[in-house]
Amino acid sequence: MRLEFYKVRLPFKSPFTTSFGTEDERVGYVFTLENEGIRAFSECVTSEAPLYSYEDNDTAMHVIRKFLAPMISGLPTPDEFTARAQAIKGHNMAKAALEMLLWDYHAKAEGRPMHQYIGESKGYADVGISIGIDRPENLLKAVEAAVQRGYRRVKLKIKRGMEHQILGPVRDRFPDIVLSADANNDYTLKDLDVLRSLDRYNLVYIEQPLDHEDIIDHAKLRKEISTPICLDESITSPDKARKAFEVGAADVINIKPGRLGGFGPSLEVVRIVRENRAHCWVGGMLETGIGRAFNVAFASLRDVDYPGDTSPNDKYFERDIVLNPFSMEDGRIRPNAGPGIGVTVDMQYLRRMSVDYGYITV
Ligand code: OSB
Ligand code: MG
Repeated sequence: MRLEFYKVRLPFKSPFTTSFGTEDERVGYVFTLENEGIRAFSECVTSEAPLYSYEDNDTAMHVIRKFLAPMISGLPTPDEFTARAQAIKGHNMAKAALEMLLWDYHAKAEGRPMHQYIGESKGYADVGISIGIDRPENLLKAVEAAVQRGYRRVKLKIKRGMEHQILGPVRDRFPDIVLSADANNDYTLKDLDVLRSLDRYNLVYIEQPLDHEDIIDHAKLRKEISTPICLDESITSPDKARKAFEVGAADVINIKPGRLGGFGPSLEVVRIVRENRAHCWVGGMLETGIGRAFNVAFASLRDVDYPGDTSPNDKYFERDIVLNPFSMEDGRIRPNAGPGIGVTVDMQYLRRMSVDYGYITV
């Protein structure tokens, strides 16, 4: 069997800036395999540089080629694959790419849409928007447009030293919107005063203010501020989620199946969140229509209770590699009804936008 990969390069409509950098295109690997008339897809959420986490496109491809691809031989269930892959330390995004490919394969083999295959789905996902760092006047325009479009939560990326110029004008102009801020680990406990000063904005939560591997300092911070804390980067496994609640580091978890090693571990995190009467939502990694369809399916689960970063495809791309992009109505997106992730991939456009193609025999 052939595990095919495309390294796709898709320009963004406009650049996206976080505390760790600016991206103006999505560069990442899309995987596909065909067996007995079933074609499955997935996307690895790594990007070119290891700025969000230590993984990047090349490390993921290395680990997949050398260690993980042989483990999908015989098309095991996602859980069986995760058990096989357990000996490999870390590299969750690489693991997730294959784990989710197997979810898509098996859902399609059973003829079931992904959102019903993985659990109890509401049939729609509540949608929030993630707005990159920009000048205040541009942010006001972007938030205005988001509110008009019906987004159910607005998240602003912040950066140390720019937090008030970003949040202040938006909160003044939109006193009632559900607002959050994502620091992508730009602060330390030395910044306690400025972090405490954000309490005035009545944020629904602040996402990952401190170090990407930390939970201890987040627990200390959580005692010092009234804004709830949402962890993203720090939660790389169900065990980390359990420990985060045990030490009191979080009120909310941003679930990114890529960061956690796939849907199996993500479902486990949802259970842990519920046990702790906390909250969760599904984040995004600027995915193409393939990764986005996985996210939307997961975000529609009953126990995912906060709006996610699962914007419709056209927030990022003029033209996506899928022919059936999502549309949002009343701040909600319905997951695809077709089998598996239900996307129709525009293979011609995928090939045209790919800078590399190959296959691994498994
Ligand atoms: O921290 O949630 C994040 C994008 C790239 C890397 C990290 C993050 C993000 C986003 C955008 O916030 C989410 C999206 O719309 O895909
Ligand atoms: Mg984040």
